[in-house]
Amino acid sequence: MERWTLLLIKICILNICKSRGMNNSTWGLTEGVLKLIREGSNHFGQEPTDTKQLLPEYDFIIVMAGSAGCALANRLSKISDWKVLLIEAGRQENYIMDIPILTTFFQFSEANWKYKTEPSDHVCLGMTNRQCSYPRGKVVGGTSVINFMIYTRGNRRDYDNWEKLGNPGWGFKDVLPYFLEIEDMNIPELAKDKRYHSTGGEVTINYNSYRTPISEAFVAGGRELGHRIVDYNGETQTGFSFLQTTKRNGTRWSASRAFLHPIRNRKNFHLKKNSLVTKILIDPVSKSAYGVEFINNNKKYIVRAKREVILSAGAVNSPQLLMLSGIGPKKHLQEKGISVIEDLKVGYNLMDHPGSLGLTFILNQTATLLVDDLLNDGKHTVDYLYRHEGPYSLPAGCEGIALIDTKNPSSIDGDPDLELLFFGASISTDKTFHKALGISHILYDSVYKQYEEVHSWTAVPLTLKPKSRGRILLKDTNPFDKPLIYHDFFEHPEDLETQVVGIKTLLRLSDTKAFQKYGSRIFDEPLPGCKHLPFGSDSYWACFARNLATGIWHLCGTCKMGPTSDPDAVVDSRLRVYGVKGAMHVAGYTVARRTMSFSPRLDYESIPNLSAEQFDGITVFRISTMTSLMLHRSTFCAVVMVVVVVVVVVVGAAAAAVDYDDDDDDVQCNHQLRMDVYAVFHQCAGDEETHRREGADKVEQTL
Ligand SMILES: *[C@@H]1O[C@H](CO)[C@@H](O)[C@H](O)[C@H]1NC(C)=O
Ligand SMILES: *[C@@H]1O[C@H](CO)[C@@H](O)[C@H](O)[C@H]1NC(C)=O
Ligand SMILES: *[C@@H]1O[C@H](CO)[C@@H](O)[C@H](O)[C@H]1NC(C)=O
Ligand SMILES: *[C@@H]1O[C@H](CO)[C@@H](O)[C@H](O)[C@H]1NC(C)=O
Ligand SMILES: CC(=O)N[C@H]1CO[C@H](CO)[C@@H](O)[C@@H]1O
Repeated sequence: MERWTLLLIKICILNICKSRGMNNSTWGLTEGVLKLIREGSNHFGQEPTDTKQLLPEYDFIIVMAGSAGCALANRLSKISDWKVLLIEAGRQENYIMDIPILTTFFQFSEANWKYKTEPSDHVCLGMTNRQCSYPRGKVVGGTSVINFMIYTRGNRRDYDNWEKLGNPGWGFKDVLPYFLEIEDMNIPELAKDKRYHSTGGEVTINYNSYRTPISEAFVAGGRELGHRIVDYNGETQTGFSFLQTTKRNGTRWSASRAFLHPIRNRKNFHLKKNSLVTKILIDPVSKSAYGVEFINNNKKYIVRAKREVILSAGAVNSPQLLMLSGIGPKKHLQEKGISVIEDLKVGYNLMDHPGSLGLTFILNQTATLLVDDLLNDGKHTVDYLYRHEGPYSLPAGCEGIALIDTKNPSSIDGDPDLELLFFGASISTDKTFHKALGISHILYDSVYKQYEEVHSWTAVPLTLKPKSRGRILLKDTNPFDKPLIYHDFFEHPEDLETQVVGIKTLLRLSDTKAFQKYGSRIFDEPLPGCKHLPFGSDSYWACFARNLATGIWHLCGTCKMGPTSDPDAVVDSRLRVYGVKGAMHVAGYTVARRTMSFSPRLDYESIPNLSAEQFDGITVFRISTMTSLMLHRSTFCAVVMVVVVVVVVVVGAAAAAVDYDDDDDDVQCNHQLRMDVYAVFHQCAGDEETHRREGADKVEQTL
């Protein structure tokens, strides 16, 4: 907490420095920061505490607290006779993580597993070491704490197709009620559509309350090109729209806030943080799962499960853990010296929605977000601190979405195969983007650096029905080692063709009247790796996509769901692992049979409900103790009080110390402090290049 508080103090100092001393507006800012710290402390008090005294046995053990794990814990512990343990490798969510504009900063933090794909000769060519970033949340709330908060539910045909492929209970008519159950639609005009929306569920949905002028152009430009403006979570889905985001009152509404905060007082629910599950214990003879082994603070623990071990560790960690536990492809496991309990195609079938980053359109006027300016401008800071409004409430600048059926573009009820994700910002307007994405410094400096102070927008075309498949393999048997991720996003030529169609659609969009008002034009600095091709040709854009390829955090499929007749299936339609008795489930998107057309997050949350229903048989159990929440909370309050005192004192001292006497210094002061803000981000991120001012060091020492 302190480190993030420090960041805020710095932003505050930055603004005081700019205004050369304390005045009314800078006091306003200081007050705002204190308000945020109070909210942060309140947030902290809502988070379920780490359970100190674990039971030797639980009815359900849920492995990892991502979106699926949080929802599962919520639903299962509703039944007070069931003891539920949720184990998470990461730490708790921090309230600062819930400030939407800061989304990409958390890619550097320990809240990200920081996975990378193995170096490829075909894609990610413009990334450092030819590896694409694969961000995954390592924090209570999982990836919902570090993602872009985009609410997209999927096309009905995807679900119907799952059902057709032999997975009863997964058709759209079957899953829609679950979506409705967890939804809390806060956009009045959409909430009216009672067939597709509901209110009162855990997951709150809002539009961004702030819009850049260029985002209005995105939607208007789409209309000019003949597309409809559509509620893409409604009856039909092809068209353009502003983003529907999982936020409440301008702050990130993560799975943890939605599902765990409300149940923090349930006595039958335990949460163990900072604990890596290293093995699922399976009896090799009876083939039944009976518990897990995990490591916390260098100590090994074993906890037994009376009913179920539920694996909801996501598309990378779930297959890794299954394989470490002896369930996976026989040949691969034997090579690694793991005794095979069940030979299943775990780790195969990896899918994502591949896209290409970095297509940048520059404007001749102010209409987008320059992140440096935002951090420098006290007004935006105050807007956020006081009302949770303004540009800080935008998820890293992400504002619009378009879903297009490229095979049938004029159909009202198309089956989208292309998504355009629009940002009122670009790679060059936020200097943390390219680092988060792993773009090589050489490429960035030669192409993008020159545009850092230029207003520009970008949109990421995403291939929604990818045919390429990747695979996850164990590096070795050490559970702390990251598995190997092989994913050639554009291995199948059609996936690349869809990218080219997407890029050309964006070029046409930029030419619409709506965008031309701002003088929008494509930047024409060729990528170093594509210079040999004529700029703007199809082959150039294909090269562009291969260089700046990305997945979009929608990894899935590595524990495939399917009927017994499917040789690749790992789990059945009730999410039970084939061949393992004693009911072991894999929940979450990991099981998805086919990549669906949309962001998977919401499915993570609906799947557990399905599973929950299927658990039957109740044995009465009551548990007695939970760690003292009150004690913990009051300790924290004391800590916050200390911080508050420090804020006031240090801010005053810094303001007094910053006594410049000419305009050059003013510029320098700005620059210095901007560097500071970045330094804190990177410092928090464990980045080596930390530049810290003397004053900042003092703050840290005092804290
Ligand atoms: C007060 O603060 C504002 C905004 O930070 C700044 O523009 C202004 O120059 C400051 N006024 C004085 C008298 O320092
Ligand atoms: C100073 O700021 C406060 C809010 O923090 C506001 O109510 C007051 O009107 C401001 N005073 C002036 C002179 O601007
Ligand atoms: C939203 O957040 C602002 C800023 O903290 C606060 O003043 C306001 O009361 C909140 N609104 C709701 C409905 O919680
Ligand atoms: C930006 O370009 C548009 C279209 O060329 C033009 O109408 C507009 O006047 C330009 N604005 C500025 C500030 O140069
Ligand atoms: C839509 C639906 O059937 N939801 C169910 C999810 O599970 C809870 C029990 O945990 C039921 O009360 C809901 O009806």
